[in-house]
Amino acid sequence: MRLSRYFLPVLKETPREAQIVSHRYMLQAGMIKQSSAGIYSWLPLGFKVLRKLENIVHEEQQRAGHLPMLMPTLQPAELWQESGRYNDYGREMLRIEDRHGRDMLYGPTNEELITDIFRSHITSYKELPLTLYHIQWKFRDEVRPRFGVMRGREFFMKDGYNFDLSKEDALHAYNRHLVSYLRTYERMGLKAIPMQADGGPIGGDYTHEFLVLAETGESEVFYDSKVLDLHLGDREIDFDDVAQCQGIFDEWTAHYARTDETHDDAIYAEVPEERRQKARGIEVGQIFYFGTKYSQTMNATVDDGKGNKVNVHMGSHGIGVSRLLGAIIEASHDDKGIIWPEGVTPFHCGILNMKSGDAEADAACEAIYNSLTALGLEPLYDDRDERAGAKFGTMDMVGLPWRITVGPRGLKNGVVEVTCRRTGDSEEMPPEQAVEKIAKIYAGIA
Ligand code: 5CA
Repeated sequence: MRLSRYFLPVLKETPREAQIVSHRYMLQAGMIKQSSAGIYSWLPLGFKVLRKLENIVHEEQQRAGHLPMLMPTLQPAELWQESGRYNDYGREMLRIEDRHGRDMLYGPTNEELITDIFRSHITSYKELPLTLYHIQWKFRDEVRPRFGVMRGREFFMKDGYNFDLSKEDALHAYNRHLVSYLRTYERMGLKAIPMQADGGPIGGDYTHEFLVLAETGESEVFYDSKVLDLHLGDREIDFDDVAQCQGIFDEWTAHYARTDETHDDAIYAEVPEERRQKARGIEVGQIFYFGTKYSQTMNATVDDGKGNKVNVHMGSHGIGVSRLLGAIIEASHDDKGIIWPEGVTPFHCGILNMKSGDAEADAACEAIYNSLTALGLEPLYDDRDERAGAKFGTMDMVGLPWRITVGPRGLKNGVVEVTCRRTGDSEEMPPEQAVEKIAKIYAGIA
């Protein structure tokens, strides 16, 4: 992409309404624009990152054997009356009446709709286990939408639902989700800690929230610092292997890690004092096992092969895809702007032409641009006729992890400069070598 042809409405002034850095930078970098409280348009740069996160979530869900689908945003009220949640959900639910006087709602989550799909088609244990998921817009009329996409009213969520014959099978689905979430967040360059949590309006006997530590997080959390040492890395995972998934679950939940809702001073006191940590965190996902809560009220049963009709065991599992943008920026930025992790960056590399209009500089930039593109990478080339200072400012704010700076002075010596956004370290090298270096960095990521 050439910046002269892109739509990147970078703001010069600091937006006053933004209280936290991710919200400020998303507005300043021209990623989002608020249309009403807690509702945003996703401008091209923001949309590009959102799509990248969505793709990672899809890949990791399907790797775990979960099936993608798409349910509507508008749901009929009857299903929620059946489960008993229509009244319980209160004012957070956006209720709509259609022209025929039918009560509808904009889905805040989909347990009812998916249970209705399940009971319409599945009658036998032979069709289990089954996990269906979708990534779709949700609406919750939050009392205090704030912090940009972090607590929106309209937000993008992956929600998945497992259906199993027994509690034991459903707990394997729970563990499988935990493992797939760990992989997902690691690919996004995030450390998200599973913490014992509270079921809230979804309900459930078992539930964990995934928290990214950040001072601006809305949750208060307590944990044993040992959890920070855990990495999944690129270990081979067989998602059908019950023992392996259980092992990873055990490994990640062996140490104390709880949100304030379930925090227990007595158990926490057993953690060695130097490892006790109290911090704030951003909830980027939550998994639930709630047994037959919905299958009972909505009568979702299967034949168990022994002549009995039994209620199916279920769980639901969510990832806050749009919130993740905010969480990544909170976890990865400096005072000049965003620093995207390589796995989610909107463009792989910036090309900064110090002197647009200079024939040699223009030609060198074009050549680098074409070579990177031919390798399947997406560069963002600042070809605008602007002062170099303004170009550096924009590039730093937008936060691409790597930048190639091209100027007449370097070209005289046959070199360009490759800069790492995170460390600020620069290295001079011939243009071909710069292209090679970027390609090597992204091998296996892009
Ligand atoms: N049905 C379950 C699992 S699919 C469910 O709705 N879980 S949830 O309420 O925990 O939501 C899942 C994730 O969506 C949360 O962990 C959070 O990351 C994200 N989320 C929830 N509310 C908002 C909001 N108002 N703005 C942005 N993201 C949100």
